Amino acid sequence: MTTARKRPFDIRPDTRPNWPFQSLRDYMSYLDERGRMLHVDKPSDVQFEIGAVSKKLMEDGSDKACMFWNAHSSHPDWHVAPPFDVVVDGTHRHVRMVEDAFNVSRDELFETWIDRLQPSKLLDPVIVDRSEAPCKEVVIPEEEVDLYKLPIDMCTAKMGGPFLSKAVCFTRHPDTGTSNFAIYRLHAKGPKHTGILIVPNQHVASVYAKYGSEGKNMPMCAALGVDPMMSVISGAPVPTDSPEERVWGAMTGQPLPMVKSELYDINVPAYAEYILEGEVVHDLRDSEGPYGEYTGYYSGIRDLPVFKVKCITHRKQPIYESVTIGKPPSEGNFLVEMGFNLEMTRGIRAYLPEVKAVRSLMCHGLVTVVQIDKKRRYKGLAFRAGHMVWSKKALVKNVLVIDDDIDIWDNDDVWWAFATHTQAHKSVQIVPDVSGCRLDPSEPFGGEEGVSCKMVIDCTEPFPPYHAPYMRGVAGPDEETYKRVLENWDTYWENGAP
Ligand SMILES: Cc1cc2nc3c(=O)[nH]c(=O)nc-3n(C[C@H](O)[C@H](O)[C@H](O)COP(=O)(O)O)c2cc1C
Ligand SMILES: [Mn+2]
Repeated sequence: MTTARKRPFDIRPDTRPNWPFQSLRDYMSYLDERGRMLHVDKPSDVQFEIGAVSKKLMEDGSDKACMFWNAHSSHPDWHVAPPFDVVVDGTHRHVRMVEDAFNVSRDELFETWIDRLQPSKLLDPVIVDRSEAPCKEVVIPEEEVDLYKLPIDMCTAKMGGPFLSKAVCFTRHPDTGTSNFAIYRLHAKGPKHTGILIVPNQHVASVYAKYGSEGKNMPMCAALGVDPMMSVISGAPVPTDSPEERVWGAMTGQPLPMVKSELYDINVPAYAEYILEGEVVHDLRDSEGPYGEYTGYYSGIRDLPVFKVKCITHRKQPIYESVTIGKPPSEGNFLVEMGFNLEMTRGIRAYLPEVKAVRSLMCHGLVTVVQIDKKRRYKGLAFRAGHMVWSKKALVKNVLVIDDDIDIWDNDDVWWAFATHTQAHKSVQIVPDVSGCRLDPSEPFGGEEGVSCKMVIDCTEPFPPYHAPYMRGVAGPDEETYKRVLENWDTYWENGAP
């Protein structure tokens, strides 16, 4: 066990401690100024301990990120030491952090995403000189690459080893030249290689397949430690005709500063903390997993492609950004779900303008809530919207449809609608034997891709005629009085707050 050492540097913004954040440090400075950065100085083990602290903060509903200034590893292979012993996690554990990334309130997130994602607003990145790119401060050549030095954590007990859980992976399609970035977990398996889970319907799969068909490895650069908008976009299924780097420009109103990687025709975010450059080998597989999945259960061990790391660049005092995952609530789940919510709402809205918002309530859509405009509803709309959502994404299983006078962010409100608006024989529709996600432990065995049963529950207010008790209306405080009480809230308490 090492003893706590003095903090080797201060958190300072690269550009500004305000929106639009251009780097992780810009955002951390913003959080720090608002008392939302926690600092742990005592030695913290990347084997389980950091994940356990993170879990507790998630369960407490914290909206703070947490810096571990003195990480070490009790894993026999890992020899984490300065300057690689600084870890942050929790930069996306709460919806407030997504509000920060977009600079709008949660009620405006969906409209903002749709509005800013118009083709005319997409912005090309700006390529900066390497002398202006903090991610290039230190260059580690292939001979010296040693992933065992990085503070890669294990956040769940039976994981197959440390995973780079928040690697933003940059690739370029060899034919179209289109760039892509997304978060893929990387199972650190040796000093110079990791596993990678390439799911067939993700964009990276078509790039990897194209290289593979020519007998070539796929160049890939993984950025660790990025600004909060990049993280949200990395988990959102944006279409290939809106490359993520241009979406970043649309969402922040400024071009993303990028720099050419050392080895490949791939640009990487200039302000990242670390960049891992390498190749996903076309004809090599290695065991990957188990991994503590978003369902809250472990995946098994599978033979998956291998990412060989050929070069690492990083800042002089790099911050390793981690995200923990496993049984909800988890930050990893929240981040993927946020991307799902925003992009799913945009996609469904294009066909059904009456849909106001879609939100995963649990496990990447195993329970999903769809909110529709109460003024525009008509018979059968709720079921149509609900079925459309699960048919768009295999992970979506149980769908609850609510009106827009129910707060989609408030689980109690959703349950209230479920409790008071449904009669099972009329409000539930079930569709068996549809393609599922395979990781859902309730799915029956058999089939590589999984088979699932979908359920839509119409929790919207029934159409009239209403019977007498219902017509007496929603029971709550007198509206005028409630408003007045809130306006004078501090006058009720001796110290201005309860
Ligand atoms: C923490 C985290 C880990 C993820 N791991 C993976 C992964 O290993 N494989 C995968 O296909 N998607 C993973 N995702 C989801 C993808 O990032 C997401 O679906 C993204 O939209 C895919 O983009 P693409 O279509 O450009 O490939 C992960 C997301 C997060 C937030
Ligand atoms: Mn993509």
